Amino acid sequence: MTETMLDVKKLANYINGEWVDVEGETAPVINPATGETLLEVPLSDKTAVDHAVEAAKQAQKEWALVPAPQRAEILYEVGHIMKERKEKLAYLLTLENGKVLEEARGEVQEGIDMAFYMAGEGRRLFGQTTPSELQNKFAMSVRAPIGVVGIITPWNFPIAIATWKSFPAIVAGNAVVWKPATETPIMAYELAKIFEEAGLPKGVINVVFGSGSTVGDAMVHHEDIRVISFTGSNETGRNIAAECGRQLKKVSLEMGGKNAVIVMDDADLDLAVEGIIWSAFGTSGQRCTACSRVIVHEDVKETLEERLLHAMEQLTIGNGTDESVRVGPIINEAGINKIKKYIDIGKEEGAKLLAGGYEMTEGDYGKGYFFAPTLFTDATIDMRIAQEEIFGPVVSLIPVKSFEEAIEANNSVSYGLSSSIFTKDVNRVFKAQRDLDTGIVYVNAGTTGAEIHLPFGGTKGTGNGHRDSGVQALDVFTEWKAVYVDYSGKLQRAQIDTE
Ligand code: UN1
Repeated sequence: MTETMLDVKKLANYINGEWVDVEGETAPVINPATGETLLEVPLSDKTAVDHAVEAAKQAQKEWALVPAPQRAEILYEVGHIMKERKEKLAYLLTLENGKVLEEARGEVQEGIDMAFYMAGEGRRLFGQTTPSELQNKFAMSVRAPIGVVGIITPWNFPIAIATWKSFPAIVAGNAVVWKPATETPIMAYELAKIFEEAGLPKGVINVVFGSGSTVGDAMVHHEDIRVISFTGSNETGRNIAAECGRQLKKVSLEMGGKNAVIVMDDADLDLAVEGIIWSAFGTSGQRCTACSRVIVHEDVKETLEERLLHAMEQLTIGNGTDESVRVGPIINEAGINKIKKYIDIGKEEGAKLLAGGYEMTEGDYGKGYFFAPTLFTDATIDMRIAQEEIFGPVVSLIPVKSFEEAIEANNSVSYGLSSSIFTKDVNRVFKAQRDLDTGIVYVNAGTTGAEIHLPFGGTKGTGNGHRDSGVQALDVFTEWKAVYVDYSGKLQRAQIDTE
């Protein structure tokens, strides 16, 4: 397969079922493994958002009246097309994002799983019946669609995260305005085409390409967008939350993590090494769930360091389209610069650099954005490299003396997305799942690999209490409506006529 799979040189917005050319500024979409420009993405202005919202608003009125099982039929079709097209989607994903093919296939699979799972919700969308306090009166709570929802998705999981948000929104009867990341718009283009082919009525999903500061900002400020679901940086998320708070607009945020693997003295160390390597260096550490801290019991620290170093030497780094490569590039130069900054900070703070710590620039590496897998040791919980999200292949080992200290170290950060513990002690397992202050907890596995039918999100600075994916995602995109049906034929006053 080749880059000829790209059938356009410049992308167009998808508004009201039409591909709308955008005049004016564009940005190049760059293959981070080679530095080559794949195509141009338009940088739309506020007017495009206004058009998209208008189209969504009209479409939603009809869409909400389509029975949910019929809405779901379209998602089944979306899932089938994605499945047929899995290889092509994965390849294009590797081109624009850099993640290795195996992981790109996994990400597309995550979207396929979400399609079938949420399509199933079309026949559930369960509400609740509740006894009324009055005779001959029926009480129930039902899920109602909210209207037009705005979704803003990141470049690191450009298709999976888009499905986590758009599929529940659509099955619940909303219409969507979607701003994908400008670094990875090809997945949005491909997914919009799939929606079109699957027969989604025009205007139910609208894609507007452009920057966060223009398109994203216009979405957040638009009074007819009633929900914003955002995955991205902490700073942007907090700004969005502030504006949505001002407008009383519902907002769901997922803003990263500082995830740790805890390795206890009784752990299966070979398994722990595999788990750490996969969750720290897979996707070159550019996952919200990536492991960037290893909290290790001092009795096994040296052995773990040796085995990790040995495993890191085996990692093949390069262009993700090469099936033998395990670690792909960093998304862009800004990503590289951020990682470099943290390497300097780590050294200044007194952590010991055991491996990596540099940008790879020799030969073909120089054409793209590659960073050597990096291991610091003897870090302490107060260091910035142990507190702040780096979003790269950098892990810091933090030695501890006990289980209690390990839990405390895990919880010492402002984030709370994912955590993991390697131990064979069943009592520690249950204590850990209770005490680890994160939205996702793994036992004897790394920090990545969430499955779509469970809630995805975190505590503290990771978000604002909502969850992506899982049945819980429906809570973001629906209102609970309490419905009372009185069939007594007379006026019955609650709280008064109950005596
Ligand atoms: C992300 O990095 O924002 O659990 C999403 C995982 C993947 C999703 C990651 N299923 O690592």
